[in-house]
Amino acid sequence: MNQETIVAIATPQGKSALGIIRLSGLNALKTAARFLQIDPQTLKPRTAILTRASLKGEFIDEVIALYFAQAASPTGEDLIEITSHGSPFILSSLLKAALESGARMATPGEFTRRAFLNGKMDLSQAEAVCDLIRAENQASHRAALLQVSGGISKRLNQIKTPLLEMLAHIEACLDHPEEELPPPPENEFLLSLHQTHQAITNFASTYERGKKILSGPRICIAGLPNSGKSSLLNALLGRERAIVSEIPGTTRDTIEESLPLGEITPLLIDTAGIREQASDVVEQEGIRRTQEALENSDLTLIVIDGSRSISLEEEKTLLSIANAAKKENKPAIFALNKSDLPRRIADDWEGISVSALLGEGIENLKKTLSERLSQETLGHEILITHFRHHQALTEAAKEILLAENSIRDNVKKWEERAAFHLRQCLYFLGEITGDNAGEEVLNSIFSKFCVGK
Ligand SMILES: Nc1nc2c(ncn2[C@@H]2O[C@H](COP(=O)(O)OP(=O)(O)O)[C@@H](O)[C@H]2O)c(=O)[nH]1
Ligand SMILES: [Mg+2]
Repeated sequence: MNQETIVAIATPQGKSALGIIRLSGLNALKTAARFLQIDPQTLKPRTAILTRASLKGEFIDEVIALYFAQAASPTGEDLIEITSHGSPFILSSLLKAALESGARMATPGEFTRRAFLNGKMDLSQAEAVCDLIRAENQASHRAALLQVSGGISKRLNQIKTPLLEMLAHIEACLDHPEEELPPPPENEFLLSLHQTHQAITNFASTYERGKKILSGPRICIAGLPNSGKSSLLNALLGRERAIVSEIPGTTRDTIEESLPLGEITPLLIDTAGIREQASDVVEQEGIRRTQEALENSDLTLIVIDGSRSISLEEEKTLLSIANAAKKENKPAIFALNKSDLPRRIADDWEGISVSALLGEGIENLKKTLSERLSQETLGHEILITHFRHHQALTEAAKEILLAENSIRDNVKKWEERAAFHLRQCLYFLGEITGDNAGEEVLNSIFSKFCVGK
């Protein structure tokens, strides 16, 4: 157990009804007893008690102290949570009292880091705690919950089991050549390796969806200039975010805003629009950025001005946007804007009828967007959401192929080579759960946490 007692304010800055500071460490109780009227000898775990906090005789606040004993505490060491009135002055006074009583300031994520180091959770669970705090919608909340409860290591254990069996078999043969054990069954191994490779790559491929859940899917609003893209962005957001004007080519930069849609929170991206003849270099750059935004989006919302007819040239531009999305298997949704004006566009143009000006059809459009995106992202299976995990799985899969090759090529002493690659594979899988995580890896992970978690 770490000798140092750490302390941090666990609630956000600013005035609130309640505020919490937490202390964790071998001497957390003794430290707290220096500024609270509690008796470490008789304090019962998991029982809230009302007490008084003071610093050098100066009364700070009446507080509730909650003690978690080492064995069953979230950090795996003595932990005490002190709830006071949520005044920034009271909280900083309590913090000061704790520091003067022998605690030191916790670094970001240090409580969770200690939970990991004390075996309370594996590294993937610790990372998921951070995601859980950040989750802004049901999809990211669910993805984080599945990981917090150990979903990743469960899945990895299933993958590891046949690898460990193979390794044990090979190692027994290598270690005791004199015992004439039956030789490793090559075909059985090949089959098992093949299945494991499948399982690892399948798991890794969930990252495509996982990262969208974490960062929110991207909706690119595209179309011809003046069709009402910026107006539609504003109408969807319910506020005037982008500049709207009757002058074509007004939007030059791309504008990005989150749009909460129930279970998901996609990012809406307003673009310059695409036309063949850009008026100047700035608009040209805007069009280039539009292309980029289109490529990086998960759904394209194509806005068309339904109150005027579309030239052949323009039709080509619009269809090329839709085809680009289709080619990458991304949904493209047409919105026929300016429904408040008489329709002049040819009858064969279909889409969701909206008027960005009057706000008509906006709820319907939101519903369609949310349905199309939710189909893509929601589910109950455990997903990979971190690049770090994806990378480790990719490396692990490579090792499986190398192990397979050494058997298939029938090289001399293939057992030794295969065993080496199996061990490497297990090493990479272990990186995800932090079995062999060094200081550097831990620092980079926990530095992203907030202080007090
Ligand atoms: N009548 C009507 N005018 C609209 C509507 N949406 C946008 N406009 C007008 O169309 C022009 C271009 O709008 P804007 O949003 O800047 O288009 P963008 O270039 O595609 O971003 C502006 O004069 C808007 O007021 C609509 O639903 N109905
Ligand atoms: Mg615009």
